[in-house]
Amino acid sequence: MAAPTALAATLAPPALDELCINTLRFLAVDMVQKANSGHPGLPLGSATMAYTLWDRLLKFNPQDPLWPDRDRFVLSAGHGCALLYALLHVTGFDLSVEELERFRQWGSRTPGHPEYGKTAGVEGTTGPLGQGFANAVGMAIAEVSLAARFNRPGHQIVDHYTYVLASDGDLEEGISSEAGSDAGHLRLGKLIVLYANNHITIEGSTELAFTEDRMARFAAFGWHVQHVEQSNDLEALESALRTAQQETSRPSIIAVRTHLGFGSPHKQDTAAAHGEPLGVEEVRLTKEGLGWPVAPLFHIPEEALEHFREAVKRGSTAQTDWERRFQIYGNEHPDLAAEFERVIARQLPKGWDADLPTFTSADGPMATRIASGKTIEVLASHLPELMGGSADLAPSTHTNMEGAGNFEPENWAGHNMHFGIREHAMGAILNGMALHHGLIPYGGTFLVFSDYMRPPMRLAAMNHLPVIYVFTHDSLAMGEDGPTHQPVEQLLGLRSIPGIVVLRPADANETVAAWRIAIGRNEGPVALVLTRQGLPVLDLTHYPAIPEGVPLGGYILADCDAGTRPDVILIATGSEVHLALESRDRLAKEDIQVRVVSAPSTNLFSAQSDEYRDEVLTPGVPLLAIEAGVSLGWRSYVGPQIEVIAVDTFGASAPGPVVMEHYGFTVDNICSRAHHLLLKTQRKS
Ligand SMILES: Cc1ncc(C[n+]2csc(CCOP(=O)(O)OP(=O)(O)O)c2C)c(N)n1
Repeated sequence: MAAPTALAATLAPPALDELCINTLRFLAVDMVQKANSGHPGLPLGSATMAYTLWDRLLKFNPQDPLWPDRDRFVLSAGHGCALLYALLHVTGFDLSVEELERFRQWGSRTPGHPEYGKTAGVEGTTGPLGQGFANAVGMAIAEVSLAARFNRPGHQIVDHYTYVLASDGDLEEGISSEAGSDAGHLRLGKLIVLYANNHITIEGSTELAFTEDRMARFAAFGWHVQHVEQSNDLEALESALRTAQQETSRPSIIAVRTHLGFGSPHKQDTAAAHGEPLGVEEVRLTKEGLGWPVAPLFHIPEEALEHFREAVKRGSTAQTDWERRFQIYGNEHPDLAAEFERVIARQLPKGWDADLPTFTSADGPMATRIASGKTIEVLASHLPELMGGSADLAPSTHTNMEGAGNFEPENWAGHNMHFGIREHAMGAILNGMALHHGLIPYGGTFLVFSDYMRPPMRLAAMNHLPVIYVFTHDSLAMGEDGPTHQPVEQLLGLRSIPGIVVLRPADANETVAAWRIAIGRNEGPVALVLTRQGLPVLDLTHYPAIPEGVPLGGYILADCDAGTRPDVILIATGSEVHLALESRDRLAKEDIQVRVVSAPSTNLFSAQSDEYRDEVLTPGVPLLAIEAGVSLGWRSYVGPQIEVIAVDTFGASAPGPVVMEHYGFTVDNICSRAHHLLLKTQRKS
């Protein structure tokens, strides 16, 4: 093990800098020690590079953490968040020392990993390794996209960097390769990654599992690569960062040879410094070794604080200068300035939904993916902030916006994104775009591949991010590609994510209503689940309840005779609604009173009042649910009086209608199950 004090001595930065760096180190160490939980190693090893960035380059205003043209800093290695909280406190963000003392405690603003929305200055929730890295790619995409839209000669209104602090784990996760490849391809020159290359992960040395030449990998992705061998060499760090800034045509990564647990005599450069407190005795030795007082805890020397707090003045000057420039820009380009303010505030323009299409039965049969594509076209003409694409399936997902141009290095003004076959990175990039503000991001793939992007979808929901997913080929009915491509458990899986709204519309008009919800929803992600196959259009003249019913998640689409109580209720989603309607017609001939409930979103329906849900699903009336997905979940609606026609196995390769028939999605089967249900409930009563 390297002798830490010797290393510190040979590279001792000037006294004040050293004082500041040690302040960060020991605030973090004390936080972890007091909480008796957390990760002291990364803060000890990476404090110098974080300090260099925050002290000498990062553009931010602690008193206005959301100033739109601030640089973004993403701590992708979220487990090292004690370092971030220390930085936020000392530089003057709204985070008191008491909050540092309450690290990882109930209700504190210093949770175990950075949580977006909880702590001023935290740009995104991180902790699941690799996500922050890919979020940053999304932020850098948003920056160049908004710059292309809003900057004018002499007016650099959008002009900031995105910085990332990443660890070995971030680079090991596949998502950083997906996102890194995309960023290199897109030539995102204002994305700068500091890589804490400390050779240690939880199980020990990176020699155990991570031996490739990482920087050669990034060079091959088209990145600009630098190395800094001495992690405490401020001048080398600053110089590398400035070189990275000047490299405008490639994203940059700087591999900094850091030492996990720097300064800890028995734990530096060992996995023991990673995920547990140093221990009281080791803390004492580390403090003594680096010339730090053992007591008091959470010690912040006055000179250090004074120096750190210069960030407040610096930030306010930078922001005031930007505001002055924005004012001049506004005088010359009032419409653009107003638009900029609107999109950053995530406000929708008046009349954004005025021209949304209404489809008639003459338009059918129409797949809901086609209806979605037509709706996107109209939305795009009213919402220039709409930006998205697909993971190489646009011809199938119908996510392209005609005339919007490709978003590519030669044309950052384009709004059609080509994520490549990188669903995981797509999900996280969409999150980064949403975190940045200024765009409405969407991404598409087949429903079955939503599994590849579930981690960022979970984070989108946790972060309340307005991200839209367009998932097509939504059931067995997609046919010949077989069970690998036929989603079965995905609907239930997505619905189970707290805070997400999953919408599976039954036809073209429900699809329009679903898009209206997706665009209007600011508080979390929406997944649109759409068919490959054509479906009849539910004409609004016969089904006027659609526009107001869809936002309620479930509604009476076709009722039994006025004044009568239904004998049975058929509740269905998506394409199965049409089978329910046909079954209703057939059962009516036998004098069986049937109500059909369309339930495009069980998430939204569950959120309605008990009264409303009782109105729709009259208590005591037997219920038959029909959905080409797993049955789990449906039984929670009513209990024993429910039967479910579902798929509790995998699908099969054959033409869609054949598969659906084999799995019981036929009018015959629905009618016979309805009879059975009626008999069963009559016997019981
Ligand atoms: C996706 C994911 N898998 C696993 C973990 C658990 N975990 C937390 S930190 C870590 C690895 C730590 O090594 P490194 O990334 O090099 O961080 P450092 O040792 O530098 O702190 C792991 C596996 C995680 N946070 N996210």
